[in-house]
Amino acid sequence: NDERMKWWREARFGMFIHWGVYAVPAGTYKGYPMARGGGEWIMNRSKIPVAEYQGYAKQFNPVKYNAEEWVKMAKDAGMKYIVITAKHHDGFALFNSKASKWDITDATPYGKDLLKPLAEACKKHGIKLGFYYSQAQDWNNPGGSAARKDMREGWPNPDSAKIDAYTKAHHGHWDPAQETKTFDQYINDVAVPQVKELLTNYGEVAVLWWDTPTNMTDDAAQKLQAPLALQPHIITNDRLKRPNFPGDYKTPEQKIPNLSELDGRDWETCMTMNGTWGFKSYDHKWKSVETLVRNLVDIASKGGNYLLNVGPTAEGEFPEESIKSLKGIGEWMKVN
Ligand code: FUL
Repeated sequence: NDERMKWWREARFGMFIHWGVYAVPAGTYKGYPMARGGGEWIMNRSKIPVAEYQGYAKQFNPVKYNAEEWVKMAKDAGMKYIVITAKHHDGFALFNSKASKWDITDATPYGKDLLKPLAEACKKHGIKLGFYYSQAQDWNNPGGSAARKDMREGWPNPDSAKIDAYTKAHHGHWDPAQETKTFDQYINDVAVPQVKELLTNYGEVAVLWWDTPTNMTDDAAQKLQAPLALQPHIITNDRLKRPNFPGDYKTPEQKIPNLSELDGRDWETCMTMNGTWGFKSYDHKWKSVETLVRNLVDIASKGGNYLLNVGPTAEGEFPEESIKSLKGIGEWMKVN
């Protein structure tokens, strides 16, 4: 275990990338900016029907995507690893998946695997690559779970009371299309095969970053954990299922723990540069370089890792402010 964790413990600083079809609406639905939540939650917060949300994929055409530039920006900022959303809660796979047509190759005009070039660039530049995979929540692949959020928190729909009642009766779902399969079918037919694809087709995978164990069972968690044997050195976080699946490290979110809260386990805190994980066109509340550097120093001094997020656009570019901040951090790194 110590051997496996060695690079990660020394890394201290990594890049989180939240990228997907949600970058198309970019936080706005029917003219209304999201009242709450990250841009990647727009489908759930605004209760966008499955067929309608899948229409956004037709506009997801990241022709400006340059994986090597992304990796270089991370490396120049002093980051040692990258964790990218291979599949977030909206179920969209950034990779070529045989287990679902809700993926980059089948559902978008772009049609090319987005993880392949990133894996190659990471290898070339000595950056470790990790995959975020939303194992339980999946709002598009039938049978996936959905954390229930009140309509009031999202788009001000006149039917919000009706929709809230529906989600209560349907375990958080808002579209009958989401319930044409069982959770077990989703786990067996989509989640497990996709995890295997991710651990087979992209060379060395350093981290598997699970998220939000909504409705997870020990049985499903076991099935998802088994394929990790395909990557003997892989490290995982603590979000597969609570309890019983502690993983290798804890994951505080948007906060730096106090020394008194730390219990000796490895930890990594993930944070945004503005207020959202997935790109929002109107979120301009960027943290200063000074704040980002202070966070890094604070986290490192307490023995943790800092996973700092970038939310690229649907065209495949980092927001200008993120680029500036990464450069600013890199400048500081050079003199310290
Ligand atoms: C959360 C998710 O629900 C957010 O969308 C984001 O991915 C964050 C890092 O984890 O639990």
